[in-house]
Amino acid sequence: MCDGGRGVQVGRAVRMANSDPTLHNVNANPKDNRPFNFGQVPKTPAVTRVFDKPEVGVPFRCGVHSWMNAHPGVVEHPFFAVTKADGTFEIKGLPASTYTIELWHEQLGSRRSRCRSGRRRRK
Ligand SMILES: [Cu+2]
Repeated sequence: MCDGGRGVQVGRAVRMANSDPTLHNVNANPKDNRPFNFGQVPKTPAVTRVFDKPEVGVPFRCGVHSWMNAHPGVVEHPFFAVTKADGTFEIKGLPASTYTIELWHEQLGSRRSRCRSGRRRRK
């Protein structure tokens, strides 16, 4: 299971594997995509699912271990990041332009802001 939240792209396969020596359960309850719920016995083949619509903060939880949860974002492009422990993040490969960036937090919700990507001009 993801470690808190990551990003995936619409239409790309998400691979979920159990590398622990114990049973887990993957229970995803998206609003705009198809939900799924299955057990994962150790040493069984990974399971893949595809999200076909964008949706940020998809709630995942493990029905065996209540502390295990994640909220990955499903987006239509490859430009996303998860903040580090110090709150910083980096999105590589973004062409220079002005963008709307959306920040999402599982308790605070989302906020949008305009930002500019690219090199700063020297004065
Ligand atoms: Cu678990």
